[in-house]
Amino acid sequence: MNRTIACLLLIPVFVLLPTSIVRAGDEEPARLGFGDWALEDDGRTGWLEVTWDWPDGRLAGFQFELSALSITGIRGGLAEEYDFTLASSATTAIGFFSTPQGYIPPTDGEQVLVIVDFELANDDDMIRLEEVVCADTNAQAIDVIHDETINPYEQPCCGDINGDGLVDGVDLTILLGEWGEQGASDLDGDGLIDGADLTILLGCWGPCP
Ligand SMILES: [Ca+2]
Ligand SMILES: [Ca+2]
Repeated sequence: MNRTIACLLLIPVFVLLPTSIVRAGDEEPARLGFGDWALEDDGRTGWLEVTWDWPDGRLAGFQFELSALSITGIRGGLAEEYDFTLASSATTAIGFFSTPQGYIPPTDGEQVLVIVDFELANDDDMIRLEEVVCADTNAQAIDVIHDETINPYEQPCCGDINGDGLVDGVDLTILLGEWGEQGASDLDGDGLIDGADLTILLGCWGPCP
């Protein structure tokens, strides 16, 4: 099928499908969650990673909303790596394949799907994923679990990769093990684990505040 036509066919499917469909069979449900995130010094703008984990199939498109914030852009992650076409409004992020090889293959653990740039909209509200619709390469809806939240008014510990309240050699070992790749050690959210992330980790060394 002409790929432009394929894309155009996929978009209305997203609009028409209900937000939660359980597929028959023994497939693992897909999971959409949050990875690293950060607020800028202004306390209003920031970025967050939306993560994807689906070991059983190919992702051809996604659409979701985020509560408590306005989306100012989406970029990076698997979506950019696999040449998805990305678009967003203040409330909705959408990505879909734009080349014949553009699907995201089965995952081996949680990976960054896309990075969302945002501005907080509602004081004191938690950030959560809403109205999630994902489709596979047959334009079939994917059953997606998405139950994580972020409290944007509690800043995470900046270099604590394993979440134990300390920035120490354990975190350093994790970072070095992911060097040059994507992963939890991408502390600045630019899609690559490199010297910039090492600098952040070393700057946060010690107990979390
Ligand atoms: Ca740690
Ligand atoms: Ca980085």
